[in-house]
Amino acid sequence: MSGNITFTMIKPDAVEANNIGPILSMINKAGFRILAMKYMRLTKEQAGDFYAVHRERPFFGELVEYMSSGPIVAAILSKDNAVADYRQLIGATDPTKADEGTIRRLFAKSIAANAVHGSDSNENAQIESNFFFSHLERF
Ligand code: IDP
Ligand code: MG
Repeated sequence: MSGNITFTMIKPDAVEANNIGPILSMINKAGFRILAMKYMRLTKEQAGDFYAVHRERPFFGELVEYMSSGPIVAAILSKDNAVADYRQLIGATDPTKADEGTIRRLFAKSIAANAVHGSDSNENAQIESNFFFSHLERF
């Protein structure tokens, strides 16, 4: 199954703006199935651990504050070519550069508050899925 899953979060800005439903609808319409899902709020420590790869970046502190500022939805998605197809569906990190019709173009507030996360490789899809879900929570 590796290669057919990706991990996503609906970030605090999109949850606050009441866009969980429209975003999940776009995900389903694009052919992704939801294998696991939870609604939760990250602690600063969890947000820092999840984004540890960005620890040296100038925006790391802002990112951790933001990602722990309110609830998120975490989910594992499955589809052929899930990682690449999902990155295409969400669009560029900076919503002003994201293609028309992408989730970030439609829903993101800014480059930091950009509505959704999507894994960038099959390896990270596995690592990120395991970070949020034990095998007992997955179907
Ligand atoms: P990605 O989410 O498109 O993979 P990354 O470069 O991995 O983008 O960055 C992780 C997250 O860090 C972004 O989704 C965004 O929330 C935040 N971020 C990235 N670049 C900036 C920036 O220049 N300023 C503030 N936040 C940023
Ligand atoms: Mg990334």
